[in-house]
Amino acid sequence: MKIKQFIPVLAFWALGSSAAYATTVGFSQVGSESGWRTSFSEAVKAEAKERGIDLKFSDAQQKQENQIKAVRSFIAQGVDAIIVAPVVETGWTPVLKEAKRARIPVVIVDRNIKVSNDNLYLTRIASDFREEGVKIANWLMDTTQGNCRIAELQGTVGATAAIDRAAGFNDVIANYPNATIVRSQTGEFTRAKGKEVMESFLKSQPADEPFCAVWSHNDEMALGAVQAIKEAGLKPGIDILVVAVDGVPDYFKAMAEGDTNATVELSPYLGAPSFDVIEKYLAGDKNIPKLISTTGDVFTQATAAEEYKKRANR
Ligand code: GZL
Repeated sequence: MKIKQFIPVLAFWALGSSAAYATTVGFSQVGSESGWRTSFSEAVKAEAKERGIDLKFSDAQQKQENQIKAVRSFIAQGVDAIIVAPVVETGWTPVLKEAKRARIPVVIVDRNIKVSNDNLYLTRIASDFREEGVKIANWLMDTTQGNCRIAELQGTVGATAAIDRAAGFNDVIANYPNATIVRSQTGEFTRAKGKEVMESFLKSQPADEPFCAVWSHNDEMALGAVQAIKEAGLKPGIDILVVAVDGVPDYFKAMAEGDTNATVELSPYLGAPSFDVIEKYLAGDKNIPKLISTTGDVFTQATAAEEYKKRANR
């Protein structure tokens, strides 16, 4: 090929490759343990594609060591920014110091982290989990006039969503002497484990002290509890009220069918605010708050059918 012919090819290659991806972002995701988590991942991928961002996605299968490995890999690749959705709160300082040394900004999304210095991350984008616990507890106390023997399905041990939702819920029921959590165990935010734990609760609870409600830290475990309640010959949503957090389509469907009673919506659309803050930072604007929080509403059977239709086709 003569040099004259070569120049346009070189120019095309240079333009083509640089125009394809202006920004590269590494995203360390917890896993795919729940419908909400899957929606969150899909929303981030769709948003990155929409913006022409080269997204390096890693699913940690709920293991922090996999998240740390992924962050180290992103650093080695020299990405422009890193998003971490942390599985648990502790153990992040060393790898965030490595990102800091590499001058790569880190955005924490969803659950929180406990670090020695909050300059190790740019900002956190998350829902107010404690408020979610308060809202769902208020709904349950209003519905039962504060008389309720509760079974609790906790989320992942050490996860902010589990810690803070429980704190908010417990603060509300502390005002009702006849509202008590009589059984509590982690269902690890999964449907299968939620069913298994609810089965054990139902087997061990004295027949003359029936549960009034099951309080689940996410919809996924609650849907597992619904299966266990049915297999025990009881009517979920009637014999035992079912309340949770997330607002996933399957849960709205169960509410429309009368099997569950209420949930607090947690938006999975966390990609847009994450990329907004990254683009802002990379453009040189350092005026970024340490917390960008979202909130969700309580949804009940009254609007479940129409809300399900809206979400099922998203
Ligand atoms: C809460 C999030 C939780 C969801 C669960 O923001 O961390 O993790 O409520 C998911 O569905 O497993």
